[in-house]
Amino acid sequence: MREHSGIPLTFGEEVAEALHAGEPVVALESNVITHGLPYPDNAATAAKVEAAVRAGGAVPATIGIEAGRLVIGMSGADIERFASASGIPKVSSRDMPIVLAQGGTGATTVASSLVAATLAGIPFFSSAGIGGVHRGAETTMDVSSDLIQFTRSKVAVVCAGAKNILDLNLTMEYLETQCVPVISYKTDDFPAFYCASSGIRSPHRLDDERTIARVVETHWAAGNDSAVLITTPPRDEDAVDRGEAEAAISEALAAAERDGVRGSAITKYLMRAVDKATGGRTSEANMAVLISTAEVGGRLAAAHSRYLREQEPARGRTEPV
Ligand code: PSU
Ligand code: MN
Repeated sequence: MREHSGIPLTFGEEVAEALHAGEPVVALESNVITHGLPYPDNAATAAKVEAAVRAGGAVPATIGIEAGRLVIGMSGADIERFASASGIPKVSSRDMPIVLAQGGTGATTVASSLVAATLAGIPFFSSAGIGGVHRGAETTMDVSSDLIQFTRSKVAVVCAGAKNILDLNLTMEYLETQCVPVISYKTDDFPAFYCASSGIRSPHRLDDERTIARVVETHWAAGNDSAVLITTPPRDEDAVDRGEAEAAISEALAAAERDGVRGSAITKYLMRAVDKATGGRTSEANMAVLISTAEVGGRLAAAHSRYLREQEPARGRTEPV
């Protein structure tokens, strides 16, 4: 246990040891467990995601809020409890102070997980589809806090692009405006969650893990206390055809409009509706891409930690990073 700027953090033992030794750690969100997938698929997937981070060469740290403390590295039992309980609230950055100050419990989104990762000193985070600018945001102003948090948290975010229920062109524009570097790893396009491509070309493609580590450190050395977005597409065998997904998304959007769903409930509503329309295919693909992205996240975090070790003797010299 450790207090940090008045925010109580509880570290899992393995995560604490890894951080102390400078070994690679990948932070993971818990909202995808409580709100992204149904039980018991969510619990099984969370375990596979953690195993994938390990296979990549890093230690997983699933993040949540429990009795007013930020948990950095939930145990298997914690995850099972979050997965099976109903009523654990979705806690994004703006909700955090209220939940923490009142000793509450909650599942962290991408945004609030980045806040926790920064406090804990974890430079890498992985999820599948980040939040972004929603379709129709011109009138609803629904822009996920995930994007705003990227401008405030010094974390490398490994993901399969943004969720395809969003307006991905506007999401990319926002990231550009906010000076958030976007890299696609071993692919030319910005992926669309469980679809291999959004149809949008990524501003930068990099195939080398060490170069990515160097980019991340260079971004921070330049004085940016913000995220770097590293995208990796779903594996071919897991990907859903973009046309098929789009048809289901259009239907889901119309249903959400009819049901008057908006605000923080819309993401879960749309994902469930799309899944129903595709006969469960998209939730299968969602699980698969969470796992494959986590493996890449583990690999990139490991490459980053190796890179930092290499730089160690050079510290204090005036060479570029
Ligand atoms: N993945 C899912 N379902 C989700 C999310 C991810 O399969 O609900 C979550 C993530 O936690 C992400 C959040 O941070 O949706 C974004 O929600 P909003 O658009 O309300 O900011
Ligand atoms: Mn929103």
